[in-house]
Formats: sequence, C-alpha cells, structure tokens
Amino acid sequence: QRAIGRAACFTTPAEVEPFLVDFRSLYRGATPLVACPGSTADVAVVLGICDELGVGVVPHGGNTGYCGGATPSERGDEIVLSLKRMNRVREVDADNFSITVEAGCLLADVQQAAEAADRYFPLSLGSEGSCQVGGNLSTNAGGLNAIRYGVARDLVLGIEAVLAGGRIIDGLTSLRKDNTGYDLRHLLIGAEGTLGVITAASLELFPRPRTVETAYLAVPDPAAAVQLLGRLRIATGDALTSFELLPRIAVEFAVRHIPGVSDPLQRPYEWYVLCELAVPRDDPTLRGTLEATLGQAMAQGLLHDAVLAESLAQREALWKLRESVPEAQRAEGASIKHDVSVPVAALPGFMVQASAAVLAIAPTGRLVTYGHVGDGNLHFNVSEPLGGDRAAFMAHEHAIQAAVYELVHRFRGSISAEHGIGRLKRADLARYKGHVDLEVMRAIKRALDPKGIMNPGKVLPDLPAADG
Ligand code: 2HG
Ligand code: ZN
Repeated sequence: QRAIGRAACFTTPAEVEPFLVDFRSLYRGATPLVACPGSTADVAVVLGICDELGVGVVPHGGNTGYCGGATPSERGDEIVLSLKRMNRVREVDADNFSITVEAGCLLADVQQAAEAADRYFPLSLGSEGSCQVGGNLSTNAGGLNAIRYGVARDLVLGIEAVLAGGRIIDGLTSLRKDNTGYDLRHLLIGAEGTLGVITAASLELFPRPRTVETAYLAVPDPAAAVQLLGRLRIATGDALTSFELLPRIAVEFAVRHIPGVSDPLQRPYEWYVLCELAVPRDDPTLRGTLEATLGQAMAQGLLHDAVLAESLAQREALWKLRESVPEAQRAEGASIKHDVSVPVAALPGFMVQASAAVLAIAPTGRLVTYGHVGDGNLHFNVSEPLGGDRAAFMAHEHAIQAAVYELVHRFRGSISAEHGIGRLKRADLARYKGHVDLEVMRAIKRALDPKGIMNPGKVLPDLPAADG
C-alpha cells in the first residue's frame, strides 16, 4: 500500500470478492490483497515486492476465462494483480496500421478505437464487452474471426511485460519484421501469466471491411459443412471471415432462454452454419458469388436451406443467436465442456466417433457440439439430461473427458484449442503434451520465474521451485 498507494489496493472482503470466483464458478479462491496498479512502473514495484517476500501473484483481466487461470488459490497466500486501471489506448497509428493499448483495455474499446481511425481490429469474441486485451493475449484467445485473421498471437506486433522481480521487457515495437533472436513476445503470449505480466501491446490493424455478407445455412451434417467451407473459400477468393457450426439443440437452447432470439428458418434442421464473408472494398459481386456457390451446393445436396442477411439488424440477430449459445447452455443446467481442435478435414469423422464414445458412457447426455469449425475448433459440450439426475450425470465427467481427449489425441488434435489450460487442464496437459515439450516448458518457467511466484499452480503440472 505504501508503494503504490492505498487507493490502488483492495483489502476488505467486499472489495476483493469480485476477484475470487472464476467465470464458470469452478473455483473459489481467497486473497488478502488485490493490487490495481495504474502504470507499468507500479506493476514492476508490486512484482519486486512479491519477489522479495516470495508471494505468488495472480494476474487478473476481465475474468471471462474458462479454465480458472485468473483465480487465486484457496490458501489465501497469493495476491491478485488486476490490470483494470491500465486501460488506456496509448497510440493509434493509422498509417502504420497499428494500435498500442494497455492490458486492461476492453477488447470492445480496442475495436472501437481502431474503427474511429478507419481501421479494423479483427479479434472478436462473445465476451468482447468485458474481456481485456491482456487476458486475450495471455490466453491467446481465438474467437470468431480466426479463420481469416488468425488467433490473438497472430495480431500482436510487440508487447511490454513485467517479469518476476520487476524487470520490464520493453518490446513495444510496431514492426512487421524483426529477426533479432528469440521472440520473447510469443513466450509471454499464451503463458497465462506464468512467465510474467503483459502490461501493454502493439496490435496489428487492417483495412475495414466494406462489403460484408452474412449467411445462415441449414446443412445435412458436419461433413457437408466442411465441404461447403472449402468451396466458399475458393469461390470467394478466401473472403470467408467466420464459419461457425451449430446443431439444432443449440438453436433451441438459444431460442428458449435468450430474449429476442428466434429461429431464422421456417422449419427445423439438424445442423446449421453461420458464416460471414468480408472484403475491404465495395464489391457488388460478392453477394452473387455467395448465392451461386450456395445454389450449386444445394443442387448437390450439401445444403438444405439458407438465409442471407438483408440488413445490419438481421446480421446482428444472426450473430446474437450464435453468441448466446454458451449462456443458453448454462441455463440448461450442468455441462461437461471440451474446447478441442482437430484438422478441419478430420472434424466430421472425429465428431461421429466422439459422439458415440460420449453416448456410450452417458446415453441420456445431450450433445451440444458447436463452434469455430472453420478453424477445426469445436466446443464439444455435453449438457446434463433433461429431467435426469445431475449428480449421476456429473459422476461421468472424468470418464467422458478421458474418452473425448483420447480421441482428440488419436486425431492429433489439441485438448485446448482456444480457452487455455489455467488450473482446469493441468493434468490433461501433463498427459497429452509431449515429454520433451513439457521439459522445455519447465526449463523456461524456471529461467524466468525461479521462485515460482508467477501465477502459481496454473498451466504447468506441479513444479517444484528451482531450489527444491
Ligand atoms: C464460444 O465459442 C466460446 O462461444 C464459449 O468459446 C464456448 O461455452 C463454450 O463452451
Ligand atoms: Zn469459442
């Protein structure tokens, strides 16, 4: 408190409460202090003190994570470091197509700052109104536009970060090319605060989309969706920016629970795709190309029905349907979630096998398998049975997850496509990450954080301190 000011330190139970429980309420931690530094220098001061005292530090952004990565341990012996006061846009450089922001900036504010300069920042997630850029980078978030623009990592030109002990990495450049040795930026991105705290980033901007077409498609099955994905990419000169798969049950959940959401089509179908095409110029031909491709697909049995957005309001309604699926699924009770990826072309085969494996364990579980199929990233979720016994269903959690992850592994996929590891998937990481990979990860952790105080107990399987 003396070092960074009383006002920047939350200590009462009411003040620290919002920082103790993760978004999914999987964990409830405890802490004597939430530090909210207002500058990079103050973050360094906090990390210096924690290093001296050997106190763990848990970086905390918008608290929208799915894996408990920003929640302190139950022991109450770690402090939380909130970046929320570091929320300035430091610079928008339209000519360089870059923007420099502090870690506590809301993602939506970054998007808006870019737009105000007639530029586009493409990272887009359902939680963009509350998640913070520091968290997006620390978890290497993916979201809805990754098929065209990549994941968070791909949008970062430079970062500023504070390492354990308070050393500052000033890597806040806006260069596209910089081959000067190891790329420390990419070590810190996706490290979930276990190697240091990202305090600011320089991000890449793009020309703003001028022509956008949004289509909601009813398809026979995921295999047809993947076929359609390839065709649309080729026919439109790779103008596809989103390609999301939804099963019927996800649409039903959203219509049932989210006010203002309705089924865009007259009759029900088993599977849907919400896709979007965008180009940074006025292109009156894009719509025709889309329609022609869809017409051909329909003639060949790859498509049952389609709605093309005719207005901004209709486009927003389609996206609202998609983005409300997680909330709607929450309203249907407990669910067992798997954020996985496999190579896009293997996705339909994976879905058939994984569905069968889950239903063999829990025949009444409700499969709600949706997501960013354009990237091969599926939210392979299972909701508790209707009117069933929640406890009996959740007793299968471990067996279901093991079955799904075994299949993911066999398909050479990933057990965490975009949500990270946090505390939730540490044991799974230990099981599925390569032995050498883990060894190198541990070596890096020891080198940068020898006392093990940066977000302890997250990402890496248990790690003894270097001195024992
Ligand atoms: C999404 O794609 C999010 O909507 C959440 O990644 C996925 O709730 C989920 O499982
Ligand atoms: Zn997702």
